[in-house]
Amino acid sequence: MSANSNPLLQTYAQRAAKHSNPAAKLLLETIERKKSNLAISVDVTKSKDFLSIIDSAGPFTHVDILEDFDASLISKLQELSTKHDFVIFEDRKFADIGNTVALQYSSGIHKIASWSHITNAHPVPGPSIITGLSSVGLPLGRGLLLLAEMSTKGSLATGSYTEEAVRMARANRDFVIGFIAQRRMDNVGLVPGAASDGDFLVLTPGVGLDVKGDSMGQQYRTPHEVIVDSGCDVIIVGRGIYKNPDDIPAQAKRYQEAGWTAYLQRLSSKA
Ligand code: BMP
Repeated sequence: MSANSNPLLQTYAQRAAKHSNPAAKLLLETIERKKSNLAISVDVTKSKDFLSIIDSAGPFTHVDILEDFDASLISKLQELSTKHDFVIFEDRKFADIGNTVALQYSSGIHKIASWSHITNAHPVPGPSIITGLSSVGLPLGRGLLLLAEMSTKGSLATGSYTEEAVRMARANRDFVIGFIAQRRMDNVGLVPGAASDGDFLVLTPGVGLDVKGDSMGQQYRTPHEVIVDSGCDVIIVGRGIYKNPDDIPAQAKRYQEAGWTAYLQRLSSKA
């Protein structure tokens, strides 16, 4: 890979200019404009808490765990997305056959495709899951991330499973904009020395500055380990930011600064 095609050596803005998928472009441009590669994961069960966290921080959503979801929540989320200039990523983790995921994505009470710029899917059903989701999302300018790896202890998404996920993504670059993973994926599955072709985004959960995990298998690494050592693009942080309701803006700022500092360090150390 030549220096000027290696995503690790480019700014988010340079990468945005080369992406043709509108959701990938929007995400990279927003990261550059806000100097923030932080995605906040808002896993709460009440709409009031959901909106209040987002108003003080900015989101990555799990609408299916809200007990009091209704359609008005989405217009409020969209208003906040304009007010705070953030991209919406519904972490839906689709995992069914193409026909079913197309319906889950477009319909039901959540109608995710109509408001979420980005969503994600498990590669476990094979390429048909992309066919189903892209039939709905591509005409709307949406983007898909495949879960190529997971942050949890004992995850089965390793080895040839991860390689197949990357192959599926390469064959569907118009809609698959990258991965949920723990490291850079551009070279996965290529023979050693082969030129990598393109720029997949890597959004990485399992990020924490204060603890190494939880009691249910979650594992945390620092923003420096994720962005500098592993070459990922976005840190996804949940409880590290919202677990203390009085401290959300300060923790969001702390993680945003840690993520951005790590990115600047990566750019300068590889120059
Ligand atoms: P927390 O930082 O509170 O552990 O939250 C992490 C978030 O990232 C959760 O919303 C979880 O669903 C998501 N996530 C994860 O933790 N690991 C993965 O491999 C994939 C995820 O989407």
